[in-house]
Amino acid sequence: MPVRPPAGSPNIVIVYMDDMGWADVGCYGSEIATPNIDTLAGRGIRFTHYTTHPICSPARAALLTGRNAHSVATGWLAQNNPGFPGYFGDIPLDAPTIAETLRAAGYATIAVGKWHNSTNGVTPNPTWPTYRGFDRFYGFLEGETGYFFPARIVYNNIVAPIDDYPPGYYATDDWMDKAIGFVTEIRNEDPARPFFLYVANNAVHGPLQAKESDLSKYRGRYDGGWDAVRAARFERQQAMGLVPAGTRLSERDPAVPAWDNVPAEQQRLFARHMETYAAMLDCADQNVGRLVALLDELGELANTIFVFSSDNGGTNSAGPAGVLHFNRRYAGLPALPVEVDLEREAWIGTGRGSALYPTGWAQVSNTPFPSYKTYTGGGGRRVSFVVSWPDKLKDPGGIRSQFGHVIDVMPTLLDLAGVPALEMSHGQLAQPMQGKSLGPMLRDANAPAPRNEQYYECWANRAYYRDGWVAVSLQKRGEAIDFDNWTLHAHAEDFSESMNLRRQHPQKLAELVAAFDEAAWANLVYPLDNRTPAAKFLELPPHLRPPAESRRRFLPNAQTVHRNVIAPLIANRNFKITTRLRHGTADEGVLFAIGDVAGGLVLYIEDGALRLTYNGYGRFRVLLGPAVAVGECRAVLEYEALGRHRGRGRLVLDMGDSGEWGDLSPTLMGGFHEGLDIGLDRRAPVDWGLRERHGIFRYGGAIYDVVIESGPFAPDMSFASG
Ligand SMILES: [Ca+2]
Repeated sequence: MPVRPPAGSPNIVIVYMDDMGWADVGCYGSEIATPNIDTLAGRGIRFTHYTTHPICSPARAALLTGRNAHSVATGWLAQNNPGFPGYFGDIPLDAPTIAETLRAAGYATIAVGKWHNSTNGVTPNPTWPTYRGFDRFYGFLEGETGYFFPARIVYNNIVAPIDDYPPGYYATDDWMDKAIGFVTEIRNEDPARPFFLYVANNAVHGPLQAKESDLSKYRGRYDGGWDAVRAARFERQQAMGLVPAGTRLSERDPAVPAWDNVPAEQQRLFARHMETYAAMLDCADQNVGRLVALLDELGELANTIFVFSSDNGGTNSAGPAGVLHFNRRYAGLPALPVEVDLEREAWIGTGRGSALYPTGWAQVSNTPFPSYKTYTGGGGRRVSFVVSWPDKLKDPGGIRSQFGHVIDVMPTLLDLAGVPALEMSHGQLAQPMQGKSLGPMLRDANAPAPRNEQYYECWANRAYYRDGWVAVSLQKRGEAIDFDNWTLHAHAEDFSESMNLRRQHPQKLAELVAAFDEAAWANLVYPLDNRTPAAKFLELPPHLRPPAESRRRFLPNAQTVHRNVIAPLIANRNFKITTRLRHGTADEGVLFAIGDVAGGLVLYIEDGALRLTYNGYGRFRVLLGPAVAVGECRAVLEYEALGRHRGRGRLVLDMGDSGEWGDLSPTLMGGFHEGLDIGLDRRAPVDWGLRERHGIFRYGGAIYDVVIESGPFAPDMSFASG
């Protein structure tokens, strides 16, 4: 007989947001309409001092294991392994996940949305959700993807065979459609089995893209600018009693211009970004409403423990002007001039852009705190946290100001549900959880926090919290780490962590710094890695670097080849891509496509001629090739990486008839979402115009294979000489 939990065991739901700041939902002071989340808070409890590891994969690893992220090898993004034990990227098998624990107790387990806890998203392996405790999974394994055209949806253990999405498709709705379907399926099979549902939204992470029906609600709503919106949020937070009397609003970030000093046309552009962000969150709230309606319909809302939170605070990574083509950053490229974004203003919020909002709005997201995602200041660490369980937690609308952290979530949920932690995990002795249950505080508003200290580290930024004091050290990217620039804050008089008491309390600071060091050694935090964004996202440890030369052959009639297979073959190096085909008189279509709207290239035959569209992360170039004769032929793209991100290419037919060399800069470095398609351009298009003319543009002739021959790296590539 399979294990069954005791009758009356509660369902458990976690709705997790991505890159959403403390102040972004209505019940934390926002003007964004989130009535369903607010209702959850109204029948539940809100935390004002809940903290997180301020970036995606680590926060999720901590949430799923009840352990500090570094101690489960996830101190950094799962797919950017810098080569150190605390940063490898896969949760070790001896750290049981909450899904494994609940499944062992007889729960049905479901995850939808963003995973971002596997180093290998290419082939099924023991780091994928269904191997880590989830019976059912529908979502994507990487860190981000588009909302209108997700790059690679995995359904349980296989890549979902999706060539194109129907009109009106939107990922946040799709995740909840599948969650609702899975829950319904479980109930239809078994009316009594409790379930654990992890809705891991990628909203409101970039690219900022929203449905017109949601966007229209917010048109013009942010024309007043970030200073006014931030002040209004702070006022509401005070009126709600969320921030104590006397709290100071942190100073405006010096990187953020006063709204009144922003030129009018840029004001309009910047407001569009925030309209999109608000619409995305509004949509996520509507989907919370749909889930609540299902639980209500099943009669199970009162006995469901419902958690709503975010992995980290709002992000400043787009800089003060925001960006329309964010993925340039993953390629180590500077943003395009704001003039380009102004010309393409209509792309903002659509599937054509890879937009991210300006720092001024990130500061609004994180009101009243300074700092952002990836930093260990208040704005990165502190996020909203709402728990509701109407049957058992009888403090509707309650507020808790005690300390809590993401590693406490799993022990809290196990405690509330009465499920014991696992002693064994995948045949090994299980590592114990490091978090402690917040259950006593949930049941009794005056109960003390179960833990009163916590270390934080992200991208060499550090912090240590102990008994109402927090020490924070923030770094400048790519510079030598400053080990002595700590600031010290006392929560009793400074909720927003905006007053530095370092001079007044040097002993306290020394105590916290020493405590950080001890915790860092105990949790595999060292060495600290403060390299630049380009290095963090692009440099690979030696054992993962692509070979100096290679030849890979790919066949058609299969799913898209993962970008992690393709990108190393073409990233900042010479390459030659040969397509062998048999062409008929009227045949046209895509021979192959790599990448998508964020960046990539597509080779196609249109009007009898060979053409290439090259999307250099928002810089578009077209190469014209020779006319294609009927019969068997080879179509070749030759590419040379010239250094400093520059490159050139030409199209050749059967190694004879060739087009002119043309500038194909910048070199593609990865950072796009889609891999290689043969014979069509699936889902997000490389060339928007081509999509409008021809859809996914399936080639009418026959393609035998596509061969990528990779040659020398650009002369300035860090490992160019071998
Ligand atoms: Ca995130």
